[in-house]
Amino acid sequence: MAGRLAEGLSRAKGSFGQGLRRILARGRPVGADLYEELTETLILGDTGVAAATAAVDEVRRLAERTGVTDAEGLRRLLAQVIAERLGPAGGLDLPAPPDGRGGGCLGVILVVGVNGTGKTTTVAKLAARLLAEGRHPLLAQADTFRAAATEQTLVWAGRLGLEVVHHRVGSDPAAVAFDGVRAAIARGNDVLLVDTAGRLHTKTGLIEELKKVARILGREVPGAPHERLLVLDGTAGLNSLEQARVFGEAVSLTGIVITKLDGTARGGVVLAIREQFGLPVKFVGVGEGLDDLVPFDPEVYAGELLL
Ligand SMILES: Nc1nc2c(ncn2[C@@H]2O[C@H](COP(=O)(O)OP(=O)(O)OP(=O)(O)O)[C@@H](O)[C@H]2O)c(=O)[nH]1
Ligand SMILES: [Mg+2]
Repeated sequence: MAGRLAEGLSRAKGSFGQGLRRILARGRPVGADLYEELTETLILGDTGVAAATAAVDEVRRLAERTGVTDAEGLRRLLAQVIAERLGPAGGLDLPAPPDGRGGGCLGVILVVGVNGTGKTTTVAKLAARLLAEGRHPLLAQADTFRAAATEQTLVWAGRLGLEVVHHRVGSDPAAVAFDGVRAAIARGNDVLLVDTAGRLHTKTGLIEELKKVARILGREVPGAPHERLLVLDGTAGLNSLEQARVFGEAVSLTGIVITKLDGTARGGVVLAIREQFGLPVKFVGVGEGLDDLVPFDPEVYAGELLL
């Protein structure tokens, strides 16, 4: 698990991490110049200005308090500060599955995000992970804008041996969600994964549709959707993250999935996203395959970059 995250970060480790490790190399004098260089390198690595400044301030405070005066010591402090700022390790937070005696309940995961970020792939990867954990997932394709969305999901489902609830193009996504819940309960599935369309942010009417999907799920299953995950493309610029905010406002997110971390040399985006959204990064995508989704571990991440 930690190994997959480390592998996925290899590009970022090579350029972003190398930059940080060079600044914090043994023997370098610690002073204002070093702190400034560190801040700049973090910003160049896509951490965003706010996260970079806050992290370096925190490192400086800790160094002064604990009497650390060497660059190597600062490197360990920075790893610690980054891991802390990223919060607890990721993973899904789902209710216990139905136990057949009235206990437990269907777990529902709603996946949202801007067009092309990797939602459909992430749904398939999450389903693969849940299958491996012994759960019985059902997929619902609530992206009714494009026939290709359903085809794509059917291909993944075929590979996983899973069923898909889907409707015709142009039908109401909330109706797919409703049918998904009914089908999951009738067929004895214990998790329902609901995929959605990516073009919602351009029209408020469509945001209303997304809210309706969440509302219907909540009406049919207590506490659902239990996970409301926003999928963000780790290679997209920081400005493009802003458009994703609309989704958060629509469905009150529980966490973030950052995809394509394997494709960026600027691994700092994880920190920027944590800072901008104030939500835990639950998983990261590190490739296009079914097992290329790993629960995010802040300590492994910080260690890979710095230690
Ligand atoms: N390298 C890499 N590619 C990824 C990752 N996740 C998704 N992709 C690729 O990104 C592309 C878009 O993925 P989709 O899952 O179709 O994205 P989507 O958000 O469902 O797209 P729309 O439904 O059009 O909004 C595909 O080519 C995926 O293979 C990842 O973690 N790493
Ligand atoms: Mg899709």
